[in-house]
Amino acid sequence: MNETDGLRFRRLNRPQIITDESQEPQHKGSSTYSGKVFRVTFLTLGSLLLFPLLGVILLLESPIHPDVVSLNEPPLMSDCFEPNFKLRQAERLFEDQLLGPESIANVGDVIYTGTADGKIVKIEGKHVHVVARLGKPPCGSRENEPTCGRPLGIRVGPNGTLFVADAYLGLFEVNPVTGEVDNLVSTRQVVGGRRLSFVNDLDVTQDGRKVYFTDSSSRWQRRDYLYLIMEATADGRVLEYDTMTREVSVLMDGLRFANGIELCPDEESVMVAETTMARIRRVHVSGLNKGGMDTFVDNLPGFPDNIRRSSSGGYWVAMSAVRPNPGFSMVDFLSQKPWIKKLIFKVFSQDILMKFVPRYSLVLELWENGSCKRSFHDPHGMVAAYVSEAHEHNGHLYLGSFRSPYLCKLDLSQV
Ligand SMILES: *[C@@H]1O[C@H](CO)[C@@H](O)[C@H](O)[C@H]1NC(C)=O
Ligand SMILES: *[C@@H]1O[C@H](CO)[C@@H](O)[C@H](O)[C@H]1NC(C)=O
Ligand SMILES: [Ca+2]
Repeated sequence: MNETDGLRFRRLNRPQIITDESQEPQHKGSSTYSGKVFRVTFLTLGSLLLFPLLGVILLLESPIHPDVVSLNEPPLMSDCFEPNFKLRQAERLFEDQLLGPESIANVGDVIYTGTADGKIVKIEGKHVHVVARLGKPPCGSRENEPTCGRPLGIRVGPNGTLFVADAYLGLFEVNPVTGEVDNLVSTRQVVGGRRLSFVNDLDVTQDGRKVYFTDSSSRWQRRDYLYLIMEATADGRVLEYDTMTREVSVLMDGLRFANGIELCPDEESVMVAETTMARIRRVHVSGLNKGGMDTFVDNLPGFPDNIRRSSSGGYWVAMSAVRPNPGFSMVDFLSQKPWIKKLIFKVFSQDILMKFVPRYSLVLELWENGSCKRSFHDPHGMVAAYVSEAHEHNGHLYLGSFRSPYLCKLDLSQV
C-alpha cells in the first residue's frame, strides 16, 4: 500500500466515521433538549408528589403494630350458612329516634337499650324515654365520646335493676324507675396492672352475686375498634366483679378483641366472643373445671359481636361483617401481612377505611353444643345494618346495632 492508496483508503472510510460522528451528536443534542424538559418536569412532579408521599410512608409511624395471626380458611357459605334474605324481613323500629342501640334487655314488654349519645333508654309501646345518662354532655363526636360515655352491653339483674357496661366509664347499675346510677367499676381502677380501656359486654348471675364482663383491649378504646381489629391486639380480658366484696378479678387474658359474653345455663362457664379470631371461647367460672378454658366454636363465617341465649337452649350470635367463602375477606387476607396493614393505616383514616368494609349482617343460631342450627342473612345490610346483638323475646328477635339509627324486630314465626 502506497501513500495515495493509504489516503484513498482513509477517505473511503472517513465518510462512515464522519457520518457516525456527525449524526450522533445531532441525535444526542435533540434528545438532551426534549429529554431534559421531560426529566425536569418528571422529577419536579415526582419530588412534589412522590417524595412527600414516601416521606409520609417511611417517616411517619404507623398507629398500629400488627401481630401476625393465623386464621383458618373460612367455612363455606353453604348448608347451615347458606346465604338467604331472612334478615331483610325484619322491621325497623324507632328510626332516627335511637342511635346505635348496641344491646337490648327487656322486663316484660318494656325494652331497654343504651345509645351512642350516652343514654339508657326505655321503650314502652311507641315511646322512647330517657332513663339515665352515664356520662356528661356534649355528645355526638369522636372527641367527646370518652366523657359522654358509650353504653354497650345491658342486662336486667334479679331485682329489676339494669346492669350496664359502658365502653369508657365502666360497669353501672341503673335503677330504671328512679334513674339512679351507681358506678360499680370505674375505668380509673387498675385491674391486674392495667386500666380498663374498652369495656364491652356483661352478664349477671341469677342471684345477682357476680357480674362477668369483657374489656376488649387495654390499648385501644371503642372509637378505635378498627385499629384493634387490624392490629389483632391480644390484650382483651374477661373479668369478674363480685357485687358483695366489690372486687374485680381477671378470668381470662390475651384475647384478640374480647366482645360479647354470655353465661351458660348452669352458670359454670361463660362464652366469650373473640371477634378478631372469628371464634367463641369459653372459661369455666365455677364447679370442678373452674379456671379451665377452651374454644366453644372455631372458625365462624364472620366476626362475632354479642352472644345471647336462644329459647331453644342455644345461642344467638350477631355479626356485622362476614368472611365470605367463596369470596374475599380483607381481615383474613391481611392477617399474615402486617406491613400492608401498617402502610394502609399510615395513609388512610379509620373513617375512610370503614367505607371499604362490606356490610353484611349475619345472625347465627347455635345449638347448645356450638354447632350451627340456622342462619339469617342480610347481604349488604339493606334492612338491618351493623347488627351487634340478637335478643330474643316473645317469639321475636330484637336486633341491636352499634351504628344504625334504629332497632330491628324479626318475627321468628315468619322465617
Ligand atoms: C337485691 O335487693 C336485695 C334487697 O334489697 C339486696 O340484698 C341485694 O343485694 C340486691 N341484689 C342486687 C343484685 O342488687
Ligand atoms: C349438636 O346438637 C344438635 C342438636 O342436639 C345435634 O343435631 C348435632 O348433631 C350436635 N352436633 C355435634 C357436633 O355434636
Ligand atoms: Ca359488643
